[in-house]
Amino acid sequence: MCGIVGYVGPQDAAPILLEGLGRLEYRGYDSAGLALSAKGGLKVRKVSGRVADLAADLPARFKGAPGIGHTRWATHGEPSETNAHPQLDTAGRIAVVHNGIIENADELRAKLTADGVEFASQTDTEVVAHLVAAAFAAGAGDLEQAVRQALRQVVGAYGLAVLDAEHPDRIVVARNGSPVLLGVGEKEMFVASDVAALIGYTRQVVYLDDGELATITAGGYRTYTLDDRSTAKSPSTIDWDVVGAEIGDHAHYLIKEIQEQPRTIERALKGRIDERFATAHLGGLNLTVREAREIRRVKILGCGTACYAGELGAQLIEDLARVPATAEAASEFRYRNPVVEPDTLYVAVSQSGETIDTLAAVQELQRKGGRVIGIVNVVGSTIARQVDGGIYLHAGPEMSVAATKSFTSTVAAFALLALHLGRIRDLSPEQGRRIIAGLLALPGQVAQILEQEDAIAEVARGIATSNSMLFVGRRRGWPVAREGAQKLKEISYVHAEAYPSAELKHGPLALVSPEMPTVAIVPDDDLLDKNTSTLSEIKARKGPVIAIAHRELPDLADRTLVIPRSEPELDPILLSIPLQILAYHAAVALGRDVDKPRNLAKSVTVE
Ligand code: HGA
Repeated sequence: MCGIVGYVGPQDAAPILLEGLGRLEYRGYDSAGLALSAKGGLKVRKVSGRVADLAADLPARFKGAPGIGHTRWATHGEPSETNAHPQLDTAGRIAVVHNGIIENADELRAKLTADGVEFASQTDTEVVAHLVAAAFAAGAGDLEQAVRQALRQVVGAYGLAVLDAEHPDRIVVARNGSPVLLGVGEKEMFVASDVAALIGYTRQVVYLDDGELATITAGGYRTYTLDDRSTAKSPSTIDWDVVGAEIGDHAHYLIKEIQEQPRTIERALKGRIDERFATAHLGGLNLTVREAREIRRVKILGCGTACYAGELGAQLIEDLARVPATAEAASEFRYRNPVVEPDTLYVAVSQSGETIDTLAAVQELQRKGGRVIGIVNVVGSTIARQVDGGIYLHAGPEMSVAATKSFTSTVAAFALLALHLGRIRDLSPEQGRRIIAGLLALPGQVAQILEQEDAIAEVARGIATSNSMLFVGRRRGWPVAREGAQKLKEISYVHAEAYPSAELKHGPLALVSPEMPTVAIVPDDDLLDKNTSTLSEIKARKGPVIAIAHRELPDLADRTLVIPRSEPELDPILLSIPLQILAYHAAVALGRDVDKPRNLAKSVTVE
């Protein structure tokens, strides 16, 4: 959600800011804006709409540096040009871009209004611009001091960047609960809320921590705290595959990312399989074998798709390691004063590593002494740095809002974790080898499913006209069904509900009719008979059925999408691929904005 980009250096800032904002578009936003330092003061341009609209709206002479830019996802005040960032003080001297929420904004607004300040917008962000101006009016000697004084009055979450017309050589940035990082170039410096904005400019980055500020000038950076204690930080190198973020010849990032899965699953497994001992090697866990053996329970936390991947992870851990495991929405867990046990391993799952609810759950766990590992895609992200150890997905940048490759890579990472925990307990070498062979076969099997895209697209066009759909599955098929329904509704806006198959007759069967199609997950496993009875119940009520199965089910399903067979524990990875393609083509058929579905954002960094 929201994006911040900043630039200080010899080049014109606007093209760099626009390119950076373009790379952050995938996060979801409703308006965009820029502010530049130029002779005669700040130049500001904002639009309610896309970055392309902002670019088209810039006058030819919109030149200068340093500059800051923003894509906003409104929390305080409607999406509009006035509420877009940068927000300015009354004199137009100070410009602020901000991600997050200022919790005491109303109180600060009342105080500033009583002092005669007139507000131009409804945003919480505007108070920061006025507070910085007020700090100067009260005698602050430089921008750093003014920003520190302003932020000492602020309660809430922020990643922000401040430009001052009177200090045209610098940008001051600050972080508290919303990510900000610095990009270090040759005689130039960058600021961003997400490394994706810096692709093509620099790979040297400095991550700010909560409570930290930085001043960047063309010559370098200085980091410090709110009480001006210096915090020496050296840059780290991003090892991102730049090509991973480019759309290439694909119509959408989503289909590109679906098609990348043979390679992304391979990367999740790479260097982590230990054939000799039929186990997984996960160096980043930071758990000794003895500590791993003492784990009595596993609790997995994530939001949305990450939570569904966690439900599959819990089943893998119970199946292979026989350790009780459950998954829960991090957004619920964090608010129920959770009981934290010393012999439980907590696993936080987040593609972006910035999901605020998951981060808050991690912090609550650590405060109570819990041991937390992360399964995260974005290297160096906040959750990745906060946890005690973890597994990186190495899936490359996921630009589409709807998660696909990060989902399958997360389940593959859980399979490795389950194998590791299993093999230090009672999982036999033979069983370990069976799982390894299954894992290594996955990339080729995913590629086989991708070859069926045209057939799946045809089914998708058939369901796109439905008002509502059911997704059903049993045991491992149940989280697959949940994820399938989630994918369909988030990108095509077709209403879909997922149920465990056996729950149908406890209520939702009343909905089944010729107008209500059901997608059924029917792997050829020990529950096949149970699943086929469910299909019979639906057929008896004339409900159309699309089955995802290992063989044709002619009398039970109107269409069967037949996929290759994996090991039963790993089947969910393959079963979920046709559901991704189905959702994608339904969304395309309906003319949806596939990569940026309405109301949603990629990394959910506000509550
Ligand atoms: N609260 C600010 C910024 C919103 C934000 O960070 N969204 O992700 C506003 O509403 O302008």
